[in-house]
Amino acid sequence: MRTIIILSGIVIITSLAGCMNQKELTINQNLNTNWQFRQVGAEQWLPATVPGCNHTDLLANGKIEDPFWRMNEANLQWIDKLDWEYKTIFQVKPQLLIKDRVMLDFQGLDTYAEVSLNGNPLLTADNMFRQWQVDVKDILLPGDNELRILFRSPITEGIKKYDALDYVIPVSDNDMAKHGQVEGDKKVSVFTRKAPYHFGWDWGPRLVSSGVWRPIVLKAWDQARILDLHLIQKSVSEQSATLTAVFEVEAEQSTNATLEIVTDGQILHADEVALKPGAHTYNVDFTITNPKLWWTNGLGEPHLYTLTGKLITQTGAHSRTERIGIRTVELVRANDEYGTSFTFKLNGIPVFMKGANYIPNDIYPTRVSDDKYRRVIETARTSNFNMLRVWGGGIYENDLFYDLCDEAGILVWQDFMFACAMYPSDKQFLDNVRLEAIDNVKRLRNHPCIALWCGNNENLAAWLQWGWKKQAEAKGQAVADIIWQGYTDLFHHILPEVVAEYDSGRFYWSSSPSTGEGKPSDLAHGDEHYWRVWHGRDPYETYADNIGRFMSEYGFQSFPALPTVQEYALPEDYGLLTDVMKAHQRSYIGNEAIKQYMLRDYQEPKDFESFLYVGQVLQAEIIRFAVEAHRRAMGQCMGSLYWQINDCWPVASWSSMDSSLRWKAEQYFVKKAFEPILISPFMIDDNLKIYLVNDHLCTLKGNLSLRLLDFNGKQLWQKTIPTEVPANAARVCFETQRPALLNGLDDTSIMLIAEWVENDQVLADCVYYFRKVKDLNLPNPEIEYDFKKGTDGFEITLKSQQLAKNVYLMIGKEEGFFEDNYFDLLPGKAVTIDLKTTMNKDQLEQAFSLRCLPSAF
Ligand code: BMA
Repeated sequence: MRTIIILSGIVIITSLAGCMNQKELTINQNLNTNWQFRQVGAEQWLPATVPGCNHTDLLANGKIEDPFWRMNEANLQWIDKLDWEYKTIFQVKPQLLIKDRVMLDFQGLDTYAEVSLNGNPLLTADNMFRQWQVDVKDILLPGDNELRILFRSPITEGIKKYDALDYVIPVSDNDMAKHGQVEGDKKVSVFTRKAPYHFGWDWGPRLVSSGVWRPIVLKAWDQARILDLHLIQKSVSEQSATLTAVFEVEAEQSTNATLEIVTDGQILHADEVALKPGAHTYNVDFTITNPKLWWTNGLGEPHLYTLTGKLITQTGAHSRTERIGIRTVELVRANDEYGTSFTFKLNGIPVFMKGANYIPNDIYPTRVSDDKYRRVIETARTSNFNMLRVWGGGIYENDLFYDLCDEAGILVWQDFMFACAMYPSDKQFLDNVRLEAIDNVKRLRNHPCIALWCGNNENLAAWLQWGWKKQAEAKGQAVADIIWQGYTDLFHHILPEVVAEYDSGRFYWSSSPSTGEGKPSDLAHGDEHYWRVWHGRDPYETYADNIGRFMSEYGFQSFPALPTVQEYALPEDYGLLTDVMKAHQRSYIGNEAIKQYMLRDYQEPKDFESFLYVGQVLQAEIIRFAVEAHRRAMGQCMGSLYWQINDCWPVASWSSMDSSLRWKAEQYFVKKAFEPILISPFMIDDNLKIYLVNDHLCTLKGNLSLRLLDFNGKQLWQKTIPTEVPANAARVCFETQRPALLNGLDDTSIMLIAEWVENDQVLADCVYYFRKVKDLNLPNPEIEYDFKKGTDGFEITLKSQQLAKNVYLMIGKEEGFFEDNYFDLLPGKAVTIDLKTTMNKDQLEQAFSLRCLPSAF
C-alpha cells in the first residue's frame, strides 16, 4: 500500500482521486413493496407489509382481533403452528441489471425461511439475528421477478429438535409453552435463534410471529464495493486521536483504488491500494487533531464525528458513512477493600452508571416507529440516565436505537440474545450463533455507546443457583456435562472470541449476574441482580443491606395508568383478580404481591382507580429507595440499572414507562433520584444520616439547609450546614439521633425538608418523613391551580396551604406530558409545572383533573 498524503488535522487536499471519475459504483433497490402473504395451503393471497410479520398482516387484513385487547392473545396461538408464505413481484431498475454483480441482502428473516427467486431455490435461513447475502445476477430477469419466502412454523421446527434430543434442556417458565398450547408443553424456544421474548416472558405476551422483519435490499455494483468500514481508535490525547479505518472491500478483479477518509467534505487521509479479488481488508491510518471527546449524559457533550470512507477506482466510487465518538471506556475490575471493583471508566474517569434495563418496545418489533425509539431514549436522557442495558431476551436493536444512544450520551450494556435458559450444545447450533455474533458485533462496533458485550442473562444463575445443575445431574452426569459443555463453548469461547476478533478492546462479560466466568454472583465481586424484593417478597428496606458492586437488575411492579389500562380492559374487568387483569400480569406471584407490599406502607385504596394510583406511588418510592441506597454506596457500588424502563404491550409490570409511553410515577422518581446532586436521608436504628452524592467532576461547595415543618407549613426547627463534597463522591453531611432531632414533636405530622443551596440557588432538595405513609396524619388539602399558556403547552401553577402528598396531575386520554408529577406539594409553596400538549385551554380545562394521596383511601 502506498501512502499518497499523510496529514493530521482537517485540511483540504486534492488527491489523485479527486480527478477521477466518481460515478457511483453501487446501486441499491429496497424490495419493500407489492408483498402478499397467505397461510400455506390457503387459496387467497392477502396484502402484506414488509418489514412486518404474519400477526400484524393478519391484523391489518381484519383476520384476527387486536392481540392486546382483553384475552385475545390466548386465541391466537394457532398462528405459530402453521407455515406462512410471502411473495412479491418486482421489476429491477435497468441500470442495476447491467452491473457486474447483484446480491440480495436479507437483513432479517424471522426465522425458518426458504427463499426462492423466479422459482430457483436461493436460501435456507434459520436465524432471525443473521444477515444473509445471495448472488442473484444470473437469476434476475429484465421484466417481472418473483421472490417467494416460505416461513416454517418455529414451533413445529422446534418440536423436531426437542424430540431429537434424549434429554430435556432446562428452560425457565418465561417460555410459556403451556399457554402457547404447544404439544406436551414442550419448551422449544431455545432451539430457534429467534427473539426469546416472543415465546412469552413475565411481562410479555406469547405471540410467536414469523416474517421478514428487516429490509430486503437488492445491492448491485461494478468492480468493487465497501462491505464494511471499521473505525478503530488506537490512542487519544488532548492533542490528537489516532485511528485506523479498516475497509473491508470486495473486488471483482485486481485493480488500483484510492481509499479516503472524509469528514465535513474534507479529506483527512487518502491511501492508494492494490485491491485483490474477493473480500479483503485494507487499513488506513488517520489522525484527528484536538479531538473533542464523547461524554455521557451529565458529564459533557457526547460529541460525534461523522466520517465517510470512500473507495475510488478508475470507473467510480463507493462510500460508507459512520459516526464515531472519541472516547475510552474501560471496565475496571481491581481488588479493593470491598472485593473486586466493577467500575466503568470513561475517558479515564470512574463514572457511576445510572439507568435501566431495556426490552423491545413492542412484541412486534417491526411496528415500532422511529418516533417511539426517539421518545424512549429521550426519556432515558431526561431521566439522567447514562446507561441502558439491552437485555438478552429481546433483540439486537435497530441501528436507530444505537444512533440515539450515541447522540444522547447513553452507554449501552449489550447482552447477546440468550436469557434464562440453557441452550443446545451441538456444532450446528454453535456455528450458527458464531455467525450471528459476528454479524451483530460488526454492525454495532462503531457506536461509541457500546460499553460492554455480555454473553447472557441469568443462564449461569439458573444453572448454579436456581437448581438446574442439580436437576440435570439427577438425570445423569452425562446430561449435565453436555449441557454445561454447550454453555462453556458458547459463553466462554465462541462469544468472547468473536468480540476479541471483531471488536477487540471492548469488554466481554460472560453472564449477568456473575462474578466472572462460570462463577455465581455475590455482592463483593461482580454484577448483581437483586430480586429478594418482589420475587422473594422481602421488605424493600433490604435494598440498603444488599448492595453489590454493580446492580444490574432489581425492580418492583405497578399497573399502567388508567388510560393505558383502558387500552386492554373494560370497566367490568377492573379488579386485581379478574381474568383480564390476570392475563395482563405475567409474573407468577401476581397482582397480590403488589397489594401485599402496598398494605405494609399504605392504607387499602378505596377503588380500582385509586389502587392504580397508589400502586404507582408505591413502585416509585420503592425504586427511589433502592437507587438512593446504591448511590449512597458510591465507590463500593458503581452502577444502578433498575428493571425495566419500557414495556412491549399494555401490562402490569416492572416498567417505569408503559407501552403507550406514559411515564409512571417511577419514571419521575428515578429522574430525581438520578440527578447529579442527590440529597438522601437515611435512618438506621434511630440514627439519621443525611448523605450528599455528587456526580459532578468538581467539588460541591455550599450549604445544606435542613428544616422541620408540620403539614400546615409551620417551621419547627432549622439548621444550615456549610458543606463541601468532593467531586464524584458520596458523603454523610449531617448526622443526628432521631429523639434529639424530634425533641418530642409528633412524628406523624412533620417532615424534614433538605435543600442543597449554592449562591442562593437550590440545586437539589428532598422531603423526608419519619413514619410510613399509613401512619402519617395526612391532611386533605385544597389545591388551587391555574393555567397559563406556555411555549409548547401550558404552565400549571399549583398551591396548597397544607401538605398535598403525591399530587397526581391527569389529562385522561389526551396527549400531553407533565414535566413533573406525583410530587409532594409543600404547604404555602407555589409550584409551576410545564405541560407539553397541543390542547387548547378549553380542551385542557375539560380534560384536567388532579388528586393527592388521602383521596385514595
Ligand atoms: C430478571 C430479568 C427478566 C425478568 C425480570 C423480572 O431477572 O432478567 O428475566 O423479566 O427479572 O422477573
